[in-house]
Amino acid sequence: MRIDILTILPQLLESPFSASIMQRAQDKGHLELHIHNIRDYSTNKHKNVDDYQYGGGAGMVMSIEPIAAIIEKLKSERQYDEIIYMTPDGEILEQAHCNALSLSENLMILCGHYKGVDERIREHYITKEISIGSYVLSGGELAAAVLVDGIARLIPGVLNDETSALTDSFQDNLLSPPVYTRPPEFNGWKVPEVLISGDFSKIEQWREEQALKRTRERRPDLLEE
Ligand code: 6GU
Repeated sequence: MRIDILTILPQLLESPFSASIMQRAQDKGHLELHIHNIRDYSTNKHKNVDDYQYGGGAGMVMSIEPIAAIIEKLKSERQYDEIIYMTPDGEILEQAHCNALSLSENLMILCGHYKGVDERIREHYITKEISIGSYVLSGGELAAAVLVDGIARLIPGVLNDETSALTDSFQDNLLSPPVYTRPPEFNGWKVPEVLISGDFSKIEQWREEQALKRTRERRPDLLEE
């Protein structure tokens, strides 16, 4: 999968993709990330990427020209499955979005800033608008990193058996059961007997019960869907 990210703050996107699973996905050729600095496409002498909003009011708006220039260039080179705009007024990101987007060949992601992007970009180029929750971040970059992480780990071959996405919380609308590792006792705190019993059907049953209990207690909304 190829993902092109359009940003005015490329530095913010370096570290999230340079470790662990995101790095491995790129090293193994499953994920090709291209980060584009919108400022490089500014045509005026001050390299501005924003301007005052029509009608007045506080806050700058991301200008149409440099963003349109990159989008047009990229679209002329390949077909994009989606052109996504990261914005607090988008659809709230869910596992289902990540699952669907992980089947893409090419994605483009525009990171919003200031008061947002000129509406004509949204009308004419953007095919999907995504938010990562009901709070405001200073820019769309961290949200884009969250989205790309959620997608990339689902690309076939990125995760191995041990990190398999099939047993993730949310894949079956259930939270994950508690997990334990050695030692079997620490400070007198014991690992549940059933997990060291060796009885795999009992263990499976215990995990299902715990997942259901945890979901009922913490996220009853998931059980209503
Ligand atoms: Cl995508 N962008 C910004 N600026 N804030 C957010 C967000 C996105 N999602 C939640 N808050």
